[in-house]
Amino acid sequence: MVLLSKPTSEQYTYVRNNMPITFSSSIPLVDLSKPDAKTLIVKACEDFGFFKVINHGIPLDAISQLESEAFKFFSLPQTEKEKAGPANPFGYGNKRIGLNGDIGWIEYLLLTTNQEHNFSLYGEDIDKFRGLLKDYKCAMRNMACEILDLMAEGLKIQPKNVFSKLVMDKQSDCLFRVNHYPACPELAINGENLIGFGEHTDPQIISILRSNNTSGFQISLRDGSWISVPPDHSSFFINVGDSLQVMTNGRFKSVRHRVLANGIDPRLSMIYFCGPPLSEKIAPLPSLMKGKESLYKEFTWFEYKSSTYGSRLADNRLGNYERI
Ligand code: GA4
Repeated sequence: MVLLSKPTSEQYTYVRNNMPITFSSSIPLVDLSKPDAKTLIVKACEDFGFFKVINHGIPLDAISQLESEAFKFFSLPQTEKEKAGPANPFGYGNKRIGLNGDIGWIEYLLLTTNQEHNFSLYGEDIDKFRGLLKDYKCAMRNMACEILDLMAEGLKIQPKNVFSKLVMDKQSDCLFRVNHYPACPELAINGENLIGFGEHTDPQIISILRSNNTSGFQISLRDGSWISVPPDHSSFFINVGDSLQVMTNGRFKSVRHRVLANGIDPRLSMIYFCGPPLSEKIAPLPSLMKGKESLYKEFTWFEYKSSTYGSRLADNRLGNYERI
């Protein structure tokens, strides 16, 4: 299955990896069925801006069905897939990420969640794929709501739905992305890794990520070092986004993350990005300030989102909104 042109060093970004990739055992784990979930979520958001969720109640079967439909889509001839593109910003995208020259070893579908996509996907299976997507997006929204309520409880702030109401709002600006990183056998050269999706933080409140059992996902720790997250197809991973960093006045940090392409196996991930309504003002919550100065200038989600589209992937987008 040749999906992307052969990598050449001019086109793609490589990272030197003189040491073999080792998986970190320190990724925070939150069991949603346990009473300590809220406390662990707050600690994980403070220390990592990232955690893994188990006992989430979403049947593996529903996830696997969507995953196999997605694999089917990505195995179509290039001309067929391109009928769903280009991603500007929504639809099928190949190599190009965003509008400003970022490139990765990736192809993807980027979709909004509040409108049906009328681009032609593929033949008779389209209805099945659409139906599975709809159910999955609904399940992600409910999980986001549960996690955000636990977060507010853990932070001891009222009302409990202070975060989740932004995602449950009919006008919420959530996105869904399916990323396919084809295996790239040429990679086993020179101890280098090809970047599948370059380092960045997510602009939204939180993102919920799920992938097949192929490695590649890495997060950056506070000291700037990178750790590899062991893949687990039955769990979900939560990223703190820039908007939540601002709402908590920097108590939670949005997590820098990236994906390295794999030499042997294709990776398929699905990410639900929880964005607030476009008109929503994003600012530190007064209940979390406790006499402290706000670290950020207030902005609307529309303003922030517009500025992200003018940025490169690795940019520190919140930098423009810091007060100091
Ligand atoms: C990163 C998080 C989400 O994937 C995304 C990305 C968006 C895009 O692919 O269109 C951006 C990127 C993301 C931030 C900076 C800009 C916009 C690509 C890019 C270079 C959908 C999002 O919301 O922001």
